[in-house]
Amino acid sequence: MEIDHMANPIANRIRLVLGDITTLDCDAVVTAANASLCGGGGVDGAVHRAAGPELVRDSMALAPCPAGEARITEGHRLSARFVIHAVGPIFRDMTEDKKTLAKTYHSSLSLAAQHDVASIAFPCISTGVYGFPADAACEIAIETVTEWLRSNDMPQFVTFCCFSPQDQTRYQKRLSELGLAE
Ligand code: AR6
Repeated sequence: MEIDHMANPIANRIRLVLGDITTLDCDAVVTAANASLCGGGGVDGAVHRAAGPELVRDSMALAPCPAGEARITEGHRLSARFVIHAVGPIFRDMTEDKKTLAKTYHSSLSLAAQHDVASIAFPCISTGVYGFPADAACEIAIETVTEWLRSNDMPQFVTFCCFSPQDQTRYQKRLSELGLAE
């Protein structure tokens, strides 16, 4: 399907990439953190390794961060100016955890807007160690981001950074269904 970008400005503001979020050149990268903001495995481990030891010092000073909330620090050795430490739900109950996951994306976008972040990249929050089913998480991520973009000018650009080809396919399919990707 051919996308008419003039008629669909939201599509112009969304990107989908496959790869390591720490290598992306954007104003802020989001990491999928835990409530203590003390670093960990998965994407959080990669972000902390790439940013250097100053990151954990800064993030732990802003802890605790309950699920659904986010905190912002400098990016240190990353090319991104900021890291947004977003805490998703540990999956237990679909109805409750869907709301918390949406809140996590919303908190991150709101924090980004407050800091004049023009471009932000999200990993697939909660879908690794925290066990959130990937299809539902993808729907929530895309729905929350598109709703935000419809009513806010900042951030201007949002990148969904998938780490597996399966996630990339999932996001591509959902974005296409919504007329937001080719
Ligand atoms: N770039 C982009 N995405 C990545 C990368 C990367 N370098 N590495 C992994 N992913 P997870 P969670 C993807 O487990 O489920 C940590 O220990 C990964 O494939 O990182 O929210 C924290 O400190 C998956 O799709 O985050 C917390 O304790 C996604 O990132 C806990 O894990 C999220 O997987 C948070 O668990």
